[in-house]
Amino acid sequence: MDGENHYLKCIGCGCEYEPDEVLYLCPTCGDLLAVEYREFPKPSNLKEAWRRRDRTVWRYRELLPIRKDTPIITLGEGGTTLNRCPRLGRLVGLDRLYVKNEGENPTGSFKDRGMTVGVTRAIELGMERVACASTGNTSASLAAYSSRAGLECLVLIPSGKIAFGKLVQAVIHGARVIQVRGNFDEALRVVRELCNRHPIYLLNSVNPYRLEGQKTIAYEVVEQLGGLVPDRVIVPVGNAGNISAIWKGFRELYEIGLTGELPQMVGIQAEGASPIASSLKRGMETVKFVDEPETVATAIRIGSPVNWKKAVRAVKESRGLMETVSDDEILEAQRLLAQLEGLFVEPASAASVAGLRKLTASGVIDGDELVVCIATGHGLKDPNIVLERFPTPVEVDPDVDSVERILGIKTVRAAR
Ligand code: AN7
Repeated sequence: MDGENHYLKCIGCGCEYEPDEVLYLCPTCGDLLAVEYREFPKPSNLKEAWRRRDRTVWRYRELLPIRKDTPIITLGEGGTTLNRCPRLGRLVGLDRLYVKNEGENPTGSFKDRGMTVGVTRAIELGMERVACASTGNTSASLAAYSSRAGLECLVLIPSGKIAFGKLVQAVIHGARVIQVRGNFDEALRVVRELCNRHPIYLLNSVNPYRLEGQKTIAYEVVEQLGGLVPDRVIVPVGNAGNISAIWKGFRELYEIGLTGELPQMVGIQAEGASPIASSLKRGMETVKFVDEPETVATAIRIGSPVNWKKAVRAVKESRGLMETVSDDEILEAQRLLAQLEGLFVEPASAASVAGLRKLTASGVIDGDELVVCIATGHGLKDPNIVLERFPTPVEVDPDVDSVERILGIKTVRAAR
């Protein structure tokens, strides 16, 4: 193939592969693959090119593994707001706290950044069918992008365990949806096997092209901070692709010479689904998987994260850490974001803020640090979790007196 600016490199044995065939794991040792670039453009050229483009994932196309002549499958993903959060900041004792609202993406989560690149890659490879296993957001995103590309889409989901809004998205986009009697890890095992047997392109985050799209979160954060690199970036972790991708983005900016610092990566897992965080906290070198993961944050209800090795590297290289949070802490963080800052995020996303509260309270994160929390998905994805927790609004007859009685305010007649 002409014009490829990248190759695939094994993170274990270091073997390199031309990107002219479908590869998910290293054929030599079976470890994960990463996209690497033959040469990075000059920083001044990049800055100049980026300035002229809209704030979407494709603003950074020199650093994406897609040929120049390939038609891009896009829905305008990326360019999400980096909200400064003074009220939440005061609560946790931080002056410089930001939340990046990935719920603003076309299908309501950061997955769209990965899918625009992954599905465009599927087109480059001439694939006609795509598939994924999903806790919900990946399937919603893949369903949308494959419709846009005219590809057939298959999604496997854990039976009864994905949020209502996400299921609805996969259905309306016409994906073939199959519920697996089992958890996400089992659904992923099945779909990986299926994609090995048939010409179906796998778009879970074991596919390194997806992570290339997701790394643009890092590029945007730095641009939105006017060139500053945060001291910490806090990310909810499930399959551990996103934290690895964001770290790769920061590392590339540093290698290119666009930044002079690197952030510490902080990964947050839900207590009942915390294979990486629990293993790291115990000082283990490998990760002990969780057989029956459980958490209210269904998006990150994952026990055997495929990208654990990349994530552990991201944490160690950045001198960061992982922490766990309880379901109660997650739901309280969701409420605080909504009521202090006007940001409605799904429970998995609130895990980053729950982690922030825990780490500021314990003094691990200092008051003068610049912290960015990644809010990964929109709150409307999972409305049931809210209705279960808050009382149903009262009902009144259609007259002002009834409303006043409820509010406990007396009628005051103003003289005309
Ligand atoms: C809102 O959709 O795994 O650590 O199948 O939906 O990169 O897995 C979702 C993951 C965080 C964790 N926040 O990201 C899926 C899926 C939200 C998510 C994560 C997910 P990774």
